[in-house]
Amino acid sequence: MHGILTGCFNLSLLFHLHLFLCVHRERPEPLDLHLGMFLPTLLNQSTPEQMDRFFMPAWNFEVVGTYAQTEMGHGTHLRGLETTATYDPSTQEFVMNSPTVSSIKWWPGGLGKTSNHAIVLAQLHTRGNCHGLHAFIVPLRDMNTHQPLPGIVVGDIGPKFGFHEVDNGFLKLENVRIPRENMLMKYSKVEPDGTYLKPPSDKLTYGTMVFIRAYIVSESARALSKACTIAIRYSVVRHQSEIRPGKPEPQILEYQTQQYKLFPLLATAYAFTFVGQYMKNTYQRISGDISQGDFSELPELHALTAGLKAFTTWEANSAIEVCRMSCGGHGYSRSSALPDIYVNFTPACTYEGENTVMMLQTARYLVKSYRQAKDGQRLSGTVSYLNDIGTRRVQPQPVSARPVVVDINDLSSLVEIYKLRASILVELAAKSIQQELQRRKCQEEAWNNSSIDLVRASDAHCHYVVVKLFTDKLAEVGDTAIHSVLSTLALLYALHGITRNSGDFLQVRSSFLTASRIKELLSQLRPNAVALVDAFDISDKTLRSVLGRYDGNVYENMFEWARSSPLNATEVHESYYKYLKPLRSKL
Ligand SMILES: Cc1cc2nc3c(=O)[nH]c(=O)nc-3n(C[C@H](O)[C@H](O)[C@H](O)COP(=O)(O)OP(=O)(O)OC[C@H]3O[C@@H](n4cnc5c(N)ncnc54)[C@H](O)[C@@H]3O)c2cc1C
Ligand SMILES: *[C@@H]1O[C@H](CO)[C@@H](O)[C@H](O)[C@H]1NC(C)=O
Ligand SMILES: *[C@@H]1O[C@H](CO)[C@@H](O)[C@H](O)[C@H]1NC(C)=O
Ligand SMILES: *[C@@H]1O[C@H](CO)[C@@H](O)[C@H](O)[C@H]1NC(C)=O
Ligand SMILES: CC(=O)N[C@H]1CO[C@H](CO)[C@@H](O)[C@@H]1O
Repeated sequence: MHGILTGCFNLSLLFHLHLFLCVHRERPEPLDLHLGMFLPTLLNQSTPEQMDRFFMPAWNFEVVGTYAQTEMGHGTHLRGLETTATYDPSTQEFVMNSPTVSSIKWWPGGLGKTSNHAIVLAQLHTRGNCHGLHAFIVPLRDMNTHQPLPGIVVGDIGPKFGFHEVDNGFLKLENVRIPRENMLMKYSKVEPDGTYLKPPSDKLTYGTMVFIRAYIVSESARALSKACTIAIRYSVVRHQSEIRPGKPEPQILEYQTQQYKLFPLLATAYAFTFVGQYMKNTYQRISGDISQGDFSELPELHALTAGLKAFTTWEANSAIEVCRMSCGGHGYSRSSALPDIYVNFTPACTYEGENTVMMLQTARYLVKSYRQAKDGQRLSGTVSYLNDIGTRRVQPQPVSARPVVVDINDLSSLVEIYKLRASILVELAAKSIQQELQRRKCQEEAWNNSSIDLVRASDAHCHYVVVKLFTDKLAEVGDTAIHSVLSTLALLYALHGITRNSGDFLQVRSSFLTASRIKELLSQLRPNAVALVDAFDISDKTLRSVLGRYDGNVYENMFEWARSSPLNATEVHESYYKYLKPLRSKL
């Protein structure tokens, strides 16, 4: 295996490492960063000599590492990072420093207590010039005693919203010297005399980011599938209130409002699962092209993964909370597992590319494509709908004077109006920039003052892509029964998106029809709802939810769970003797 690894950078191994994480990681752990970032980064950016020195020891957990990029003062804006690595040719070492309080590394998982090494991102200075961010392997702790090494100030950043199991850490570097050979030098290099050699191509920088964001799309699907499984299973166990007076209490899933809360989310979980599969397949296909030196599809994939990362994590994040509240009071108990799913998932909106910033990246690509289409270039891929803009003369304001004929039972017709909405919003955003420029604003100010429109445009574009991929997926399904239920889900997904964004879809004259069609779809899905969540095939062991148990035996197990709570270990808690009893004896 070692030989294969040192040969050349192996994308598929990186992929499998991440898949391993995806399958085995149900809760965040201190070693996630070691497996998910430290090893893959070594794999990609190490020289063969560094592979020998670090990769196998890391593979065997002698070297335990993390990825330290974010600082207290900067996360998103990488050029703002302040940590320095200054080359000293007299000793052939880099001198690493955290020159300010805001430059202290902050957040890396496993940094506080677990790791003995870190890949540290720092501004490289050599021969009086700064060459920007580069990655350095910095030993943090003694390999025998685990004590911090001289000049290393390291610790845990304290309690958080969640991720309690992970020691997200801080790191302050005080004149820490590391050998020249500890800079990751597969691409750019510093020679012994301090000469800097640039990397041959910066196109490669997309690769890892694209990969990780594609993987987060699958995580969105996964987290939402879990939340839906719990909420829908519990909704058939729970009986509450009455629909008709005097009749037995119905399952709460019989309430139309409960179905309306949950079934669109179930449809979303399926949609995201298919989007995740598509991203994975596309990535694998394109990574083949990349290794052949063909980067033509990379910009589009880069733009798409950024947007879909943001779109799916935002949707899943709010959906998980809806699932929790749909379980009433018991949803607030940790026994439901929903609070943990939420707190563990929600940082995905922030890390690996803050969501708004991701949406704006996608918008940049959309606006660029829009301008190309205006100039008469033929676009391909997911933005090809912008080709029609010149010919169709889409109005900037969706006016109902131009009704679009939509068959609300026909998915391909719905895909068309999602396209239309996206093209209208992309055009609006592009025109907003144009107007700002006409008011003698510079590009950057024009961009800033159009960014609300830009995010909306990206959101509409991503929404279109999801509806399209869901629809395309149906063509692959042979079994008629499965095809039928998946079509119902896809239709619900598309129609629900229209009612939620009805302002954008004003030209669809059929919004009343949409609402009543949604009600029909809810009833149609009801008999299959439990089977549809069972089909996610998430075991009880993985789900860890009393409410979402496969056997539905909720109440007895909830009592068991509460009884085993630490506070019940004694019949009379020590606090009684310590506080309550003295207080009462005074009475
Ligand atoms: C649980 C968790 C684990 C983490 N693990 C690691 C790790 O292992 N290693 C590591 O290095 N880091 C880690 N991080 C840090 C994480 O990567 C950063 O927090 C993330 O990149 C966001 O950057 P930021 O904190 O600077 O947010 P900011 O960029 O400060 O975001 C704050 C607000 O500013 C807005 N904003 C910023 N820039 C723009 C812009 N250009 N246009 C419009 N709006 C903008 C954002 O939209 C947001 O609303 C972790 C964070 C968390 C929460
Ligand atoms: C590999 O390393 C290069 C050099 O730093 C980096 O820019 C790129 O993102 C990485 N590529 C992949 C596919 O991981
Ligand atoms: C960015 O836009 C906001 C809102 O219009 C405005 O308050 C801010 O001054 C703008 N910033 C710059 C640098 O133009
Ligand atoms: C931002 O744009 C709006 C119109 O879209 C304009 O009224 C406003 O003056 C602009 N603000 C700035 C700070 O340029
Ligand atoms: C009343 C009751 O069920 N008490 C239980 C509290 O929890 C401990 C174990 O943690 C049990 O042994 C008690 O029976």
